[in-house]
Amino acid sequence: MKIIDQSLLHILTSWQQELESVTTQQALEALRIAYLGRSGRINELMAQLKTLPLEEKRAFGPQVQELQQIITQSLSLKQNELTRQILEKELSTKKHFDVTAYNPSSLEKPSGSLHPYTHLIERIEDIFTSMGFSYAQGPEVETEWYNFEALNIPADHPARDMQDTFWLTTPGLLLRTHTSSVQIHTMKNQQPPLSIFTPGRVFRHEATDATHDFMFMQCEGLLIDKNISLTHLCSLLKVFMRTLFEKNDLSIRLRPSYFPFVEPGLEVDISCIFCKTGCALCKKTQWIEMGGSGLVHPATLKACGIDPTIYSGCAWGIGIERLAMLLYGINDIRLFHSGKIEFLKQF
Ligand code: FA5
Repeated sequence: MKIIDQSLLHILTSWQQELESVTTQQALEALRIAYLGRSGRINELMAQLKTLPLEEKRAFGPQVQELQQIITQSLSLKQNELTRQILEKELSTKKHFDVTAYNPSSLEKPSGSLHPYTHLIERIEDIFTSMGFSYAQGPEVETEWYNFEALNIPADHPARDMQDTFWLTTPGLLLRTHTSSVQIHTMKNQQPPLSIFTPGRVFRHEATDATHDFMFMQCEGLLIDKNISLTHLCSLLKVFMRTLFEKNDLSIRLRPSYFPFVEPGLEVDISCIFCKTGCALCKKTQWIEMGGSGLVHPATLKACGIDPTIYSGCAWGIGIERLAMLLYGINDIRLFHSGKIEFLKQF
């Protein structure tokens, strides 16, 4: 037993000495093979172990195992130390460290995803720009004039009650209740012919439920030129809806409605995209309501300095969440602003 102990001690000492003198990864790998490799010193001891009588085997076996453990552990410590030394050397030689440089380990980190709004607005943008429309934007904090008066809704008009308003403490200022205000900005700043689409956030002082929120998005469309008629409105909406829902047999239905800034005013419905005979989503009607539309009222054209005897126009305003809910199968509008990762991860 004594001889065996000494032989192990001798191996351990020589391992430690050789390990200390190692300065490169290659030298460390060579040392590992010499001790832990198939024909290394530990395996030699294992072979020797097999030839010993049982009693010596019992005493010698655990010692060989312990030696193997010590060697393995010190090897891994040395490996870490060498990696650290190499990195430190690299960093010290680099004067300018590029924090934006590609880092392969970043691939393992979870990545974010686009909000469904972004997906849908990009699709809307593709469709309208392909039809020659331009993207237009307006402020979310509006004056009473842009949100109501220029749209033929004076202060005492009962239509003001159709959209419950968040008024700001500064008199005359409010959070816009619809994107129709962007029509006014555009018509005041540009001469016809003009064709715009205006996705944007709007606000209404309303109780929320699965299909109504106090903050939501609309996309307005406006086309002003000579001789614009309901035919233009109808075909633009049809092309838009068919392309968006990728359904060539989708139909559009226009129902009489009232919006003071259009005459006639029309509600836009699309044929149910899920059924042909009536389902829970279309409430057995086979039609789904999408927004308001109509031919721009002469009073609105006049308010913006456009001569209604020369020009006419059509306009529409559609709820973006309602489109997204249909397209992506979302059953509660409040999810859009919930910030829930589980919801957002799906897009
Ligand atoms: C309007 O806002 C008009 N400005 C639309 C318009 C534009 C008419 C141009 C004529 C010409 P309305 O209040 O119906 O209309 O809203 C339009 C769409 O916005 C609705 O059909 C619906 O899709 C969406 N919407 C309205 N209220 C809410 C709400 N509280 N939550 C979510 N979406 C809503």
